[in-house]
Amino acid sequence: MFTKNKHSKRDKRDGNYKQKILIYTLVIALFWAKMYFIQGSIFTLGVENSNEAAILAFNPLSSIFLLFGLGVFLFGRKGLLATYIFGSVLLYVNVLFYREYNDFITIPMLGQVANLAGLGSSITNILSISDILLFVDVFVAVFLLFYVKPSRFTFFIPKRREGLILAVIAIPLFLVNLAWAETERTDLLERAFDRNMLVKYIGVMNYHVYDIVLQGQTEMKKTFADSNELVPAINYLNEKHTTPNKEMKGAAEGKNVIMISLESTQTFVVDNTLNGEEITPYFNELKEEGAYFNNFYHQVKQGRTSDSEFITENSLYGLNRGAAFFTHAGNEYEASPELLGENGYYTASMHANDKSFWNRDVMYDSLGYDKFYSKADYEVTEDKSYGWGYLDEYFFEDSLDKMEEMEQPFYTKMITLTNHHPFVLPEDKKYIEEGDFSSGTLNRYFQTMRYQDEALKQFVEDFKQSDLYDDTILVIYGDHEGISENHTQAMSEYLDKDINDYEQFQLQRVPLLILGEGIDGKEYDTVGGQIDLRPTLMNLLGIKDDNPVQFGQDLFSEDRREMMITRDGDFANEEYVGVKDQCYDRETGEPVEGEACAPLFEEAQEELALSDSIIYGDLLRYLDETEVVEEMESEKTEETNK
Ligand code: GP9
Ligand code: MN
Repeated sequence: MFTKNKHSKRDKRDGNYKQKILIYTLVIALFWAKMYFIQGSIFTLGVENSNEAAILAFNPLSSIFLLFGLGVFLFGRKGLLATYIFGSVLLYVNVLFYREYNDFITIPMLGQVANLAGLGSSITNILSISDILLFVDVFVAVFLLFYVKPSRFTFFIPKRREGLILAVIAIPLFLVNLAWAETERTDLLERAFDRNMLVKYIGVMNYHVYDIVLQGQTEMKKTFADSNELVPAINYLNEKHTTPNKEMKGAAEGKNVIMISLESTQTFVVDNTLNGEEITPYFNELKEEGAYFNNFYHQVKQGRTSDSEFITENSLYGLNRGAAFFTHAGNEYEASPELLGENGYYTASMHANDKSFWNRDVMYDSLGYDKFYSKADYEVTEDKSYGWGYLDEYFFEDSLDKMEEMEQPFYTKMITLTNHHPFVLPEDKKYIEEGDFSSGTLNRYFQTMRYQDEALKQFVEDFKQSDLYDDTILVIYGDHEGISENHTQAMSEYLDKDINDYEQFQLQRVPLLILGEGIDGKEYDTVGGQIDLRPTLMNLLGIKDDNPVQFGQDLFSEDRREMMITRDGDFANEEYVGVKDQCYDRETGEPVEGEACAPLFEEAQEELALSDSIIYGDLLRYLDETEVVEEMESEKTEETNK
């Protein structure tokens, strides 16, 4: 009797144990298959060889062990199902984000949920009916968790210590993953500025863990920063300094400045046609009247429009993760609106969207704006709105009225909105046919671009009739690309050429036009970027800008360092374009030996790291102190020389 009982207990336990392994395996395999599908078929990670394909297939494993291990460890019986649901939702959020931005979420971006309100019309564009398939298993999990209830599963009672075992197994799995990934790319985690690459090598879930660690480090930087950290940046910038163009100095002294940030406007539309019709007929003519830059690049990252504002007004780089407008709005800045204010200008930003979008209402105070005309300051009615909101033509019209009443000299920045993804328009505003390529986004983009051009025309013509014309300069620029890498195929159909990394890089060019009395009509092929706008403008206005922490240089300067660095660490200079570790001849696009670009890639990294140190450490708060130290040192030298 006794022996029999003992046997049956062991049998039961063994049976249970096998069953358990089977269930764990099943759940892990299912989630693995799902991650494999999403990483391989929804993200475009640029797998280049069979080794990379194998890494991509392997990399979900460690994160799955970690995730489910922690789930069971922390939540016991409910852990496995709850983790399955949480993990699936997280994956799907990544899918949606990737479709919209071609990028992966970072922790700082989670603080920007306020911005989602504006995504209304875009969101339906990134949902796909077949996504339901990604949720079939989740529905089953929800049913089991909330309806059947895990406490009733007598055949499967996960123990917390089993969770711990799973989580521990994740460690060797991850080390194998990392060692394997390093066969393709050394120092992967140290040089991780390309999120696509990180996800390709360590998987999207491990990427999130990595991002959390990075966030912790970032928080620490500010806490432990001190004024000495400003010195390397100042030394570096002193060394790179070039003299602004002397003839242009003060060419627009005392004038009003109207900056016009054109939403999603890229250089490829300029002087280009669709079915024989010009896409930007007005701008094509207007650019003949001023200084037009055809090799001017946007430098934004996750902060999009807000990054372009940040870069142009601070002459600092935006951040690689998140938007400085959100994450570092409390920093000390010495931005151009503040400087202009000190020089007698009235400064205002004008944008008919919710004032909190991109945290503008908070950040504009830090940048030193006197006033922000947001949506509430415009008479936004249903019939004058479409897509993202107030149509550009009405926005321009009202803004001009406001400027005519403004005290002078003023500096205003108008930010357009209509030419924004998903690029939709009312029927009667479609002035050209849409495109006929394999991307609806690109097809519609031509129409909203054409519409924006018409709105710009009406504005500039009215402006020329106004009293403001003689005393004002216009600075018109594109904020960033509207057609992302997701539409490369359609772009290559339209441009009738293959779009490789070099071509994709060149598509980051946005127009820049500076118009006004004293500025001759001329086309410049100078290589530059948004970071150069502030020093260029200050030189034109003849304003002394004492802030030494600026990474840009006057675009008109004759001895300027022609180097434009993107947030990805890619660059363009007079001779080369460096993209994703590859070197190209800038003019021909032909690949050239890597050595030519190697030091330039390093320079790009160094510069980005210095700019980051300023923002993460909030180092501009030490600017006055540092100047004092420098002065004292130079006084000391004078003393010794006596
Ligand atoms: C929103 C507008 C568009 O206010 O600036 O923002 P974007 O999505 O281009 O960053
Ligand atoms: Mn934008």
